[in-house]
Amino acid sequence: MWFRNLGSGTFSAAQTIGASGASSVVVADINNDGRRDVLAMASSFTTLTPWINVSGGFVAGPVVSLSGSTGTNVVAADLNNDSKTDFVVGGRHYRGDGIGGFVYQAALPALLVRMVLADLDNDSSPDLATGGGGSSVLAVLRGDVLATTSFTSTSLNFSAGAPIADVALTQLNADAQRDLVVLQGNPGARFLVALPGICR
Ligand SMILES: [Ca+2]
Ligand SMILES: [Ca+2]
Ligand SMILES: [Ca+2]
Repeated sequence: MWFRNLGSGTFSAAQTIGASGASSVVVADINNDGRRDVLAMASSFTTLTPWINVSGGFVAGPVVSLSGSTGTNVVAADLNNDSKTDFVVGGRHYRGDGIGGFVYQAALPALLVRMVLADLDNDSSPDLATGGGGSSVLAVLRGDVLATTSFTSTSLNFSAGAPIADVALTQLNADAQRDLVVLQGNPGARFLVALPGICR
């Protein structure tokens, strides 16, 4: 579903994107037509459907099998600098063909349950910060457009001191560096920790 912002603090009634439910969605222009499309992972976490934004609605592109994935959120960006949007879910990297299709590219060398994808070290390549699965380690895979996986094989690890439940990207101060906020702890006793500019 999507809701049009009416500009007065209110939103339109729900408008349907796809008929099926989803466990995670990400918005990106996957066919380079200037319209933002939606990648929706199924509730079962086993498939992903690209929903192409066409005039007046959305149409489904080829469904992508996520067999072997361990993750619960999808992140998308152009990872190999070919101007075509790619996506990562659960330790698996899928490369976009620029017309709405995706093919499996490579497995990534880190536990990837909850992720954010953003350029954290200012070299113009998107980096992947990830945690979850009961681990207290936040791993950062630096982007490398020349690598098969699109990331360096060695991750930078930061111990959060307690199991990580989620990670989010934010801007905490005025230094123009992208910062992270980590939700950690056990159910019923979770707390947020700020990691300002950890990859500078
Ligand atoms: Ca599009
Ligand atoms: Ca690409
Ligand atoms: Ca980077």
